[in-house]
Amino acid sequence: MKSKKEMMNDSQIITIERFLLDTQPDYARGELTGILYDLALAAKIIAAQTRRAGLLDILGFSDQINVQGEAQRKLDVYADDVIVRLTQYTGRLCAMVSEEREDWIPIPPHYPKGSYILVFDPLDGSSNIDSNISIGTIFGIYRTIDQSRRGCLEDCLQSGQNLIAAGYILYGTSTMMIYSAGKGVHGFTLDPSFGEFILSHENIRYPATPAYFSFNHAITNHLPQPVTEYIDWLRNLKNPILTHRYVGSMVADFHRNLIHGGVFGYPAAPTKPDGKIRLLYEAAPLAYIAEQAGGFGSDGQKPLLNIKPTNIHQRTPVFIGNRFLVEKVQDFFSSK
Ligand code: AFP
Repeated sequence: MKSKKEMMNDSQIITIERFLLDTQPDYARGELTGILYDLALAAKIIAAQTRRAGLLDILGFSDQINVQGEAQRKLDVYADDVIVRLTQYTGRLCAMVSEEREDWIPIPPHYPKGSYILVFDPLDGSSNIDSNISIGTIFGIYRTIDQSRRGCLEDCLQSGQNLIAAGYILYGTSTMMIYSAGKGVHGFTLDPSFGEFILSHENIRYPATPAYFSFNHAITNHLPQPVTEYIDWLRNLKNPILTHRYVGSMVADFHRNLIHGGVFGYPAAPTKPDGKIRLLYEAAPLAYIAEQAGGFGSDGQKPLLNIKPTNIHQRTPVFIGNRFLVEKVQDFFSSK
């Protein structure tokens, strides 16, 4: 009898639904698979709007300021709303955290509760929307700490080591959903003509020879000395020679470096003593993907996945990409 994998190889077109079902363990109840499929649906709905962003009157700032003190874009609010409304009633989740909301999000008492916590940044890179640059949704999924109660803040404040699954959706030249549930990293490309995510990148691994490093050089002169020395090391590397590319939309920078190899960094700086990237719903999920693809994520001194947040919106310095490139920044810190 053919294995599931062999049967999948027989098919020319594998939808995300089929891949999720075929790869879930035999003992699974389908709850996690359901959440991932809900997110794929949310991605299609959000993609439909991001594609039309230039045509709709939804560009520019809304009149709200989000909890990070940044002006919210209308598409952020829309994406946040789509994800919450698509997932809160399913009985699969017991709490959520969104970048756009100050507090963690309980599941309303009239809906059944599930075993999982969903953390997400509905639209990372949204300051790039009105210049038509790639943006993305980042998500992480944890299991509740105590099944017997409804979700609480403690459930949301888990370290990345406890992630059950994570991923991102990239709204770029194509819309892609990339996820890992602990067995490699898989990528699906949305065919807009029939509205399905099709398996396009199975078992993604960082290429052994990286091509890029991605930092915001506007702040380079004010960085901690180990980081300045590290960036000099990256610049002067001869084998391989790295090119600098920086979009300013972490999902896009991360994805390019995942496909072509490289390192993305957002260090601490005098104006941003904790860096800019949020630990719970940006850094940890991407570090999980990086590790599943053979790479690594660090805050410069320790693995991002080892940091237990004390605040849902906590920021962290980030270095993420090919393992040997990220380990090198830790060497610069530890030699000080
Ligand atoms: P926005 O969501 O406000 O656009 O911020 C995006 C982001 O957090 C991350 O995606 C980028 O890598 C980083 O900011 C870029 O920040 P700089 O503009 O300071 O380089």
